[in-house]
Formats: sequence, structure tokens, C-alpha cells
Amino acid sequence: MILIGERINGMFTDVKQAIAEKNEKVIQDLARRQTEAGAKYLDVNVGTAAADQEGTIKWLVETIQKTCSTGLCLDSQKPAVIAAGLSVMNTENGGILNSTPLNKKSDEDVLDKYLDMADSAGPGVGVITLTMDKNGVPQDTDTRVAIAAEIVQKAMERGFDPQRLYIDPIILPVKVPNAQSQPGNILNAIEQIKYLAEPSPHITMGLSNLSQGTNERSLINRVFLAMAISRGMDSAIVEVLDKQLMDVVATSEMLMDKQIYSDSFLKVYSTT
Ligand code: THG
Repeated sequence: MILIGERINGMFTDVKQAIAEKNEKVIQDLARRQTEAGAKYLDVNVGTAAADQEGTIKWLVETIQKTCSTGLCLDSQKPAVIAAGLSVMNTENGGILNSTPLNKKSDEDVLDKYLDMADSAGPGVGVITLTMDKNGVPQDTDTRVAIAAEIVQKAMERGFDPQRLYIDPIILPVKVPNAQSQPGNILNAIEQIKYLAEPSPHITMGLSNLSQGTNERSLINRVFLAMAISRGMDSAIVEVLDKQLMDVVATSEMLMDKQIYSDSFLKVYSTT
């Protein structure tokens, strides 16, 4: 399971404040703790408060890199912000550009822009691609799979290895009215997306979106994570500091025969 730590995101009040005050320690502590908890990559999202998003992502990347060499997952819908982060990013442990839809009304070629940036960063850098197009986020399974198929096809046509793609079927809060059929649709989409290429593209999601606004955040996250892993999801942007959630990852991997059973399987688990 390729775990991406979600905490360095300006959406969190502690990170937002650290960005405003240029407090390196808060960011570096989060980087270290998430790495120790099993994050293979650290998501880096400046949030919405920072006026200078390009300068802020550079500061975050440089601040994190002073303290650890964990791969980074640059998180922005704006190619210019990703490019700014990449300009100072160390890619020795790989990296991910997060994220692009298939296309946008305002930018027909946005997917190509992200793939171009990943190519110039090197073969160890992947791209998270959303099953979303100029019509927005689809509600049903079939449209999600059709968009994922177009993404895989576009990547293959230009020689971009599908194994560098992380397809994200976009999970939204279950609490939103009329959204309760979405988790099930997403599970069905995951099962089909994994067959779009051989070897399969990665499949990921921003898991915590699902439980936003609910009273049972960790429980909802844990149960859906196990369900999605059982259908073939092999990566997720998650709260790696949630020990119970990490135990679900380890147990799911063991039950899916990705890790050998031993009585201490929770302890020996390491990200693969
Ligand atoms: N797909 C991809 N990238 C993503 C997402 C996605 N990046 C961002 C997001 N979604 C995943 N990361 C988060 C981070 C935080 C929360 C949810 C998803 C979250 N934050 C608290 C909240 O809003 O309630 C913040 C509260 C606090 O300050 O403590 O839930 O889907 N590719």
C-alpha cells in the first residue's frame, strides 16, 4: 500500500498558521512523524489562505527537505504551483504530482501539462489523475471508468508508463445530501479501473474527504479504506498519524495475502 500523508495541508489550522508565521518546526515535525508512521510520500498543499501559492509551496518543500528525504506529493490544481514546487523538489525518492482531471473547460490540455512536468522531473515521478473532465465529477460508475480509460489511453499514446499513474475516483463527503450512493459507485469503479492496463495503474483517493463533517470520522475512514483495498485500491492520501487506520491497512494487506501472516503482523508491517 502506497501511503501518502495528508497533514501538510493549509486546510489544517496548525499548518495554515505555520505558513503564515513561516514556522519551520511545525512543518518539519509533521514531516518526520508522518514518515515514521509509514508515509511513503508527503502531500504538500498550500491551502487557500496563502496569497503567494508558488512562493509558499517552495517554502514548504524546502522546509521539509531540510529534515527528511521522504518523497513529496505536490498537491495543487494549478500547473504553475506544481511547477514552482518541482523547481526546488528533490526527486531521489520519487515524487507525485497531485492532481489533474482529463481536461477542463478552461484548459483542454491540463493532463498533458502534468505529464510533461512529470516527464521532465524523471521516471520516478508519478501523476495523480482525477476521474473528472470538463463536465465535472461524474456521479456514476461507468463515466468514472470511461474517463479513467481515456486517461490511461492518453498516457500510453505518449509513452507515459501507466504504472506512473495514480487514478483517483474522487471520494466526496458521505454527509452531503444524495451522496450516499457514491461510495458504492466508487468501489465498483476501482474494481474496473485496475484492469485498464497490465500492469495496472495505481488507484488512490483522498480518504478523509469521505468523513468530513461527521461524528465518526476515523471509523468511517477505516471501514471504507478496508472496502476499497479489497477492490484493488493500492494507495491512499490518509491521516497516517491515526494508528487505528494504519492497523486497518496492515490487516487488510495481510488478509489480501500481500503480507505473510505472523502473530506480530501489525508490528512487521512496512509499506510496499
Ligand atoms: N484527491 C487528491 N488529492 C487530495 C484530495 C483528493 N488532496 C486534498 C484532500 N483531497 C485530501 N486531504 C485531506 C486533508 C484534510 C482533510 C480532508 C482531506 C480534512 N481536514 C479537516 C476538515 O476539513 O475537517 C481539517 C480540520 C482541522 O483543521 O483539523 O478533513 O480527494 N488527489
